[in-house]
Amino acid sequence: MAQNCLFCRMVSGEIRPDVVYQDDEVLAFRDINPQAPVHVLVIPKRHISTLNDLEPGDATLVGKLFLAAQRVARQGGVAESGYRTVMNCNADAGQSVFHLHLHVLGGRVMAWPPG
Ligand code: IU
Repeated sequence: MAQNCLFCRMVSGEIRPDVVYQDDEVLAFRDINPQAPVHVLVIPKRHISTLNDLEPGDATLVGKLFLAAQRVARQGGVAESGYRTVMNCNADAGQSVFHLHLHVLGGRVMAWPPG
């Protein structure tokens, strides 16, 4: 657990997000400021700050994040209509919480390119 990390405080249970899935390594919860009818954040329970901090040994964990995203999309009823996964890394991408997270967005038609 990293000090002063909002998402670590969610993992520990100190803050209680609207959880839609969890297992030993992954937590998925509804984004507090949804940008689509389905907007879930999938995070590793272990603190990793950014995509740049992933190491080769994290490859299985990254796969589990995507499998959780797939599950969340199915649960949300958007797997077949379509959904988008996004991981913002650092300032230019708009990362605002520095605990790795995969956005799962669905339930509306997405524009491309993203803004
Ligand atoms: P970003 O990729 O770092 O910009 O995404 C952070 C997300 O965390 C963003 O969509 C916020 O709405 C979301 N979030 C949240 O779900 N709960 C919170 O308490 C806070 C941010 I602060």
